Amino acid sequence: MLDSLYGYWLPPDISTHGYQVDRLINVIHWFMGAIFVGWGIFFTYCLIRFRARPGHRASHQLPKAKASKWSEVCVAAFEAVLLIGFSMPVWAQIKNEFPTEEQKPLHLRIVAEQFAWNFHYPGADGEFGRTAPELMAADNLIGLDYDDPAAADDLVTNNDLRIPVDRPIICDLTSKDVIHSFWIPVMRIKQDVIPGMKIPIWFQATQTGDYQVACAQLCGNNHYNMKGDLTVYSAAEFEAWYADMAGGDDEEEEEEDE
Ligand SMILES: [Cu+2]
Repeated sequence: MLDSLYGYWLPPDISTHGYQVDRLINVIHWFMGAIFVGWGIFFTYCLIRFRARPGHRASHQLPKAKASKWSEVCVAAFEAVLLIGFSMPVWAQIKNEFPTEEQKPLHLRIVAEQFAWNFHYPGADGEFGRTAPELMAADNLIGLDYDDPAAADDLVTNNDLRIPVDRPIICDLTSKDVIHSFWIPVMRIKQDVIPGMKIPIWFQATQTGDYQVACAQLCGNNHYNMKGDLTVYSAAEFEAWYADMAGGDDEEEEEEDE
């Protein structure tokens, strides 16, 4: 099913902001195609018109043609429109205009490592438990402090991101080792993940279904294999899964306390 999703052109877009990214990509491709054809015709014309012929000498002086000057002005002006009119608004929306708490966003922490994505959900209390590098272990990949009361209902998944549809998701991205890049192609979101930094991103899904999370930064030998499942649930499905998972690991915690 995933194969058919990621076809020959852009993958499907299931995000609220993605149409703006796609529009920009499409406009740029049509524009570059037009320039390619235009320059190609001009180049071919020059090859024939100015070919070496007996009795003709090459002039190395730059011509002062109005047409070429204006075509370059037009190209520069159009590029300015692309940048100011199309790129900057969507960039601002994704980078600066975060959803407010009234929109009931779901907050997540995402911890990248070679070669996996860890997702930290705060649980019913909405508060993330403390994490510390010295607590990291094979069975505690993000170093969650289970003695912290806020950690009691926290949920941590590995390469398994599940989110509700039609609700903003705000993620704080960080990395345990090297630079990774958090990428959800169908969500039109991609952000470098830097060790020692906390970088927030947000997105909102418009459709339920199964998709993929990838790493877009060459981060080591198994970079190609650094991928996770993305499941977009309906609001009710998500609540059921979340309550089930976040409330269901009490026994495990007791074991760890011993
Ligand atoms: Cu990576």
